[in-house]
Formats: sequence, C-alpha cells, structure tokens
Amino acid sequence: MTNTPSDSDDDVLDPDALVERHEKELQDLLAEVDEPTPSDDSPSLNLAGLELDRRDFMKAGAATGVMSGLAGCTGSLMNGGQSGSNQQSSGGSTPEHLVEPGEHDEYYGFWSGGQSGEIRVMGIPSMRVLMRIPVFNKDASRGYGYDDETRQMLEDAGDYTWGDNHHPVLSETDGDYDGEYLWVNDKANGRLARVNLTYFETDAITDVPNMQAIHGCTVQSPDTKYIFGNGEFRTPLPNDGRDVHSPENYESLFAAINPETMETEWQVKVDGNLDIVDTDKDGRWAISSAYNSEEAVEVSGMTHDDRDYVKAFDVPAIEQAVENGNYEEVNGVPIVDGTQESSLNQGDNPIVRYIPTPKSPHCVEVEPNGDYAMVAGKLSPTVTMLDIDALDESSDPEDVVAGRPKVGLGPLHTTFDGNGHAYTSLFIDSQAVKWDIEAAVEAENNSTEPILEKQDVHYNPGHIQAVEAMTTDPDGEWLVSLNKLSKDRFLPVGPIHPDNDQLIHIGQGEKEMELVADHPAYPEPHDCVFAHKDKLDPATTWDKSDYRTDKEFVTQQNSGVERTGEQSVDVKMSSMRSEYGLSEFTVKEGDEVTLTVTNIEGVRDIIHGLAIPEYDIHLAIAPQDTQKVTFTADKPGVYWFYCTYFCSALHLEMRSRMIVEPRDG
Ligand code: CUK
Ligand code: CUA
Repeated sequence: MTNTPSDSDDDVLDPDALVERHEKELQDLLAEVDEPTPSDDSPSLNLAGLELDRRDFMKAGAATGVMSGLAGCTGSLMNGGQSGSNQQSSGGSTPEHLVEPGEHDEYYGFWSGGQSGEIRVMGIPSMRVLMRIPVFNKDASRGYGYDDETRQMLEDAGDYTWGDNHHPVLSETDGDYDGEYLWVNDKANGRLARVNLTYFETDAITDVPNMQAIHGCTVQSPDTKYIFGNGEFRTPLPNDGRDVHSPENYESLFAAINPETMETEWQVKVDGNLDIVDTDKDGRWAISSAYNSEEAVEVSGMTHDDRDYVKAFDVPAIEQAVENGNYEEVNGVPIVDGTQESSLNQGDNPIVRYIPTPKSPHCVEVEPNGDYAMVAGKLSPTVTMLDIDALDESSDPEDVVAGRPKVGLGPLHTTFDGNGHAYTSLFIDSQAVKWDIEAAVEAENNSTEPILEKQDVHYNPGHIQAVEAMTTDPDGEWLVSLNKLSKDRFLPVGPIHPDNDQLIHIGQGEKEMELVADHPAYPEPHDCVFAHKDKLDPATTWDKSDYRTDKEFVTQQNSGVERTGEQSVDVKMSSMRSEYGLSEFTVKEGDEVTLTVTNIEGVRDIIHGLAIPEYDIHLAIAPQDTQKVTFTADKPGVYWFYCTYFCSALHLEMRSRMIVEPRDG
C-alpha cells in the first residue's frame, strides 16, 4: 500500500493488524444481545450477555476472516470440534439424485444469477443446468439484447448492461405455483423483471422509480396481486441532487408493482431501511426485515443498536390511504408516509407496524400455514417467530413474538418441508439447522430445545431452499444450501472461486438430513425456487398469436427486399433447414436495414441462428418464431450471414450474402 488514507503515521496499520482489528470488532458484534423490550430505548450494544463458548469464538473468528475478505480461513477450523452435528448418513432410503440418461428431473429449479444478471434453470434432484435465461444481461447465445424487441426492452429499462439479481419468485394461484411467470429483482439498478415461463424468456423489465437497490422481492400470496420490492439503500427523495449531504433526510421505500402492467402502483416510505420481504398467505400482510434503524452511513453505525425494526405492511390499509389521496406523488408514483411519526401510523390501525427484533435481522420467510414469519437474527444467534394473526392487534413484541429458538451463529434464511419443520442456514457455523416449529413456540426464548439436527455445509451458506417451500403445501423432499464459498471442494480455477450449491435430502422431514451432492455455481446465485415439473407447461414451438410486438410471419413466398425510402430498406426472409428465404440481398451503404426473419419449421428443437459478421448481430430463432433487427449498413462489402445453431448435416451450408454496395459506386 502506497496510499493510506490516514493523517498520522500512528494510524497506518499493517494488513495483519487490520484483519485482527476487524475480527475483534466483529466478535464484539456477534456477542449475544438480550431480547429487547419495547420500552428499552437505550441503543448501546449489550456485551453483558456475552455467552459465546470457545467453539463459537473460534468459528466467529474464522468467519470474520471470511467476511472481511482479507484473509483466507481454513475449513478445518470452521468445522472442527463439532457439537450436536449429525454425521451424515441415514441408512438407505435416499432416492437417487443422479437422474438416468433420458430421464427427467422431478422439479424445475430457478436460480438467480447474481452479478451475471441471468436466471439459471436447473433440474432437481440432478442439479443439471437445463437453461440460462438472460434477464438484465445481453446474451448472444439466445440473441437476447440483439434483436429490436429485447434491445428496446433493455434500453427502456435504463440501458444498463448488467444486473444483480437475488430473488426469483414464482406466480401463485391459490397459494400454489401456477407456472406462468417468474419475477426477479435487480439490486444494482432498482429494477424488476418478469420471465414468461411458457417461453422461458424475459418479457418485461421495469425500472422502479425512486428506488435504489431493490433487494427483497416477493409475490403477494395467495394470488399474485402485487410484486413487492424493498428499497434497501436510503437516498434523497427524489434523488436529484437535493439533500446529498443530509443522510437524515434519505428515505427507504417499499414498492407494490402490478404483475401484469409492471407499473409501480404505490410506495411506502419508512424509517430505517428494508431488506427481505415475504407475505402472509391471505393477502393482508407483507413483512420486511430491516437493518440500519440507526440510519447510519457506515458499518459501525448501522450495527450499533441491539435491535432493528421488522416492518409489517398492512396492505389493505395502505390501499385505502392511496384511495383517500393520502400521499405525495414523486416521479409519478403515490408515496404513502409509513414512518413512525406519520399520522397514518397513529391510532389503532397503523399502516406499518414496527416490531423490534434483534439484531440487524436478515430474512423473513413465512411458513406454509401462514401462521408464523421467521426472522433470522444474522448478528443474533436466534430466529424470531412472529405470530401473523397477532399483528392485527399489536406490534408489541410481547404479543407478536411467538418464539425465539437459539439456532446457532449467523442465521440468514429459513425454509420449510411442510411437515412442521424449519431449516435455517447458519452463515458463521456453516451449517443447516433443522428445528421444530411448534416446539419453538412451546419453548422458552433462546432455548436450543427445538433443534432437531444440524448438517455441516461447505461453506458459509446464504439462502437455503426446500422444494416448493413458498407454497402452502411444500413437497419437502429435497433442500439446497446455497453456499457462498467453495474453497477446497473443487479443482482450483484461479482466485475467483465458484459458489457451492449443495443438495440435501430431507425426505419430508421424516429422516435425518443427508448431504448428497456438491455443485459449483458461477457467481453468484443468492436464492432459488423450485416448482414440481407438472406445474409448468413450456411451449416447444412458438405460437405466433403470442408475439409480443408487431411482427410479420415471413414465409418462403413472401421473402424479399423492399426499398422504403432514400436510405431505408426492409428485408424479409424465412429460414428452414438448410437455407434462408433469400440467397442474397443487396442494400446501399448507409441504408437503415430492417431485417425480419422467421423460422418456419414446426419441429421442436430445430433452431436457426442468424449472424451477420462485422455488424455485431446475432439472432436465435426458435421454430415458428420471428425476430427483427434494425441496423445501418455502414460498411460496404460482402457479408456472409450464416446460421449459428447446428440444425442439420447441411448446417454449414446454411448461409447467404448481404451485399452492401458503396453509395457512390
Ligand atoms: S440476500 Cu443474499 S444471502 Cu439478497 Cu436473499 Cu440473503
Ligand atoms: Cu440452420 Cu444451422
């Protein structure tokens, strides 16, 4: 380091000392906090309740190394000296996760693609990658972002070249997946995208106004009335240059987006920030976790208080406020004031309930019956269970906290098998912990009694998902632990490692958890969602009545070239094995060319590509699909355009010429 941003030499620490200091700070943070009482408004970190045993400290130390990103840590440290961890094996009854050649998987899995901006489709239990669906990213393989329609969609949604997607969610009817759509957030640019599950392609992206970092994202159960998005980062409102140096005036918003129009119907501003969101099963409550109730702009401030506020949004009450005109409009969206001081939050029916919860809690997941919302403590070793029915009466933790099992260090996310068990990922302990939901209600707070079993995972899990866990009736056969780190599990591939998704057999919760497979994952899935294969009905060819924009289905007969202006040309052609509808077409230098290409085949899995060399154009055209691309023919010469999908023995011969005549030639 040649440049140290400190003003005196005393502040210059060597890297080891920095790491050590960082670990010490995090250890202090991880010290347990007492259950907060609503009257306790002293925000200081309570170290008196410190009860970490030696193993906890070792793990915390190891994990802080991981969290800091400054120092490697060894798996043996983190997983040495187990207590209460089941060795794997349960004897015999695990169904084979290796799906035989030619056989199909039982479930579709949809993985968010993190910084890649895509959705990945995988089969469960084989964990085979079946398809990748570009969403916020251009992807030449599927011609996404190259044809006019998808290029325009990406441009209208801010013209960014990437996204950071975290939470794929499936459309629901009657609390079950209906196989129609998937939505996913872009945390980076505050966007939401929709994937059509008939065609497995992105059909809409919306840049949600007034929000930076849409993080939490969920459909409203049971019938997908809204998609909810949480604005994690607080910004001035509107973020147009005002208040830039006044963080106390920054706002964090909760947004309700119409699933069909993708318009933002309303937003609610809150105190503190918002993280993850899930809804009840009756269309009343949306419950968001949050950290940074301190409204700080640095980590030490954000983690200062012993508790943060989970926010429960009373959706019908908010709709009523909007209907009554009780909002301010910013950038075309009605924004309802949901801060604690708001007049809408006084009296018996506040629109947002603020529930104190320890400590910088991360997730909210509502269990299948809709009785409890599970809020994992992150910096507290507990999961706080909120009694959803009690929310109506109160936001006093005395009334709404139904249980608080002590599950282990660094709890992040919880999933369900539908048989009364919850499974929570422990980031710091590197484990999946299975616990009994009713037992946790019965037990004292901070009890470990409800814990049934722990399974080591490798390493540092974020999300954890069981099959169909977000429905009212999960299948509960398999569970995936989405581990952030893979360290030593695979052949080394340089300093940027893959993640490690691990498949765990849980057998409806009636057996011990069994780790059955490791799968490297390209950076960096955060979450996934699984639907039984029978709930989807993907198309095998396009139906032209489903074309989203005005596109002509071009047959061989009406393939041709038409000059539409001094410098514009329409070119239309069909494609089939193994020729295009035109063996050549000629335009003039400087012409704007609109090229429309239809794949006239009706046979499944016969795709034709169209690449135009040196014009940066690639289309992928499925059977009965039509694609359109507009470009300026600004380079005179001969360009062999060709098919990029291997479609027949004469695939290499499937090519034609674009001739661009010099304009003054
Ligand atoms: S977040 Cu990444 S591990 Cu975006 Cu769902 Cu919890
Ligand atoms: Cu068509 Cu290759």
